[in-house]
Amino acid sequence: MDTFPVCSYNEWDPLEEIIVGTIDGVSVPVLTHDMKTFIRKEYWDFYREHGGKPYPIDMVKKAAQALDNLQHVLEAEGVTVRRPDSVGYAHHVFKTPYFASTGFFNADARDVLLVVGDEIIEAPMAQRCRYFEFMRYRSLIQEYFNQGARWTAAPKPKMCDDLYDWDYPEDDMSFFRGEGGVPDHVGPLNGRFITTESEPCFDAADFTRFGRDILAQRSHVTNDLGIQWMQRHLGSEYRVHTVKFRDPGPIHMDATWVPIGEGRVLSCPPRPCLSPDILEMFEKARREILYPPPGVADAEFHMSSRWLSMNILMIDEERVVVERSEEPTIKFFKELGLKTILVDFKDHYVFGGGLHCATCDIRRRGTLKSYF
Ligand code: DAV
Repeated sequence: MDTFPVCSYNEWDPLEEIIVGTIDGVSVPVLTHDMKTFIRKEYWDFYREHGGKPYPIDMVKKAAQALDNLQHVLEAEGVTVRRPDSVGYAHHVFKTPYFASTGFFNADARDVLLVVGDEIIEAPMAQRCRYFEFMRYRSLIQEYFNQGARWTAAPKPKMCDDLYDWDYPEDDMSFFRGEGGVPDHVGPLNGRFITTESEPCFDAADFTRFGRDILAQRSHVTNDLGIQWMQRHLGSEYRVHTVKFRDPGPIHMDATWVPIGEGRVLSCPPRPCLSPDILEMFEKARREILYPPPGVADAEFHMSSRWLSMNILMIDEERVVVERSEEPTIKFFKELGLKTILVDFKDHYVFGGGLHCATCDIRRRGTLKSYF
């Protein structure tokens, strides 16, 4: 075989093939203790009332249209787009020896799958309602496996009660997921998480790939053991660095620290990097740290901040896919000399994910390099 079916080392090499998520069958997650750190407080009543049931059909249809829009825009740029399966069982109760839950099954492929080189890694996840979300991708993954890809499922946590900090003050903290960033008086809680270290867990979107260097964020859904698992699994060819941001509610890195090419990274202004070693690493390599403007999309944000505006997708170092209504962000990219590819996508924001979240690179043309 000339090329590997799965091969991607960073976020900006020329994109050849990508998964765009599928939203059909998404179910309202139940507002459990841990999900309170994920769902913004102003929507808790909706989740109390609808938890375990399908979302209103209109919401799902509009998000499905947004995902189709993304597929068409990417195809017009010459990218092969694959879509995972629909599911019809997300609102069924599933039971393991340790817990029972209904599903969520949103479209955010980026949370579930991590591609490193020719390997596709299924993340173990940390939220019970997302335990079986990998199922959506199994027919695609199996196809890639049949074509020669390496396929790994990271150890599934038991997700028993020990994995969660039942004293975590989510009533105080979930508010700050709102607009991103954190006022000074909650500073001491920056670094406390809903997950414990009882067993490894991670979501794939807490890892950002820069060739041989991979940044990893300890978050509500990724613990230190999960990051250690990744480092030991990938071995000495890769350096996995833990990075910390000023954020009391971190969940996924892709609206916080987002590479837009070999030399440049976007940093979310209210969530600056607090790791001196990482800042030094970027400075020494003369990488530019840029601060984009806030998002302006007229959308509902149940599970994320407005900073989904910077949750963009690079087709290569010249072309960036941006949500059509994010005008300040579009202007910002144009001033950097990038070609902006616009897509109507804001109707997907309500399910927590932007353009990067709702996709997973399968193949980018490029080789394994050291950028630092
Ligand atoms: O709330 O800004 C969004 C990333 C979700 N996958 C945020 C993080």
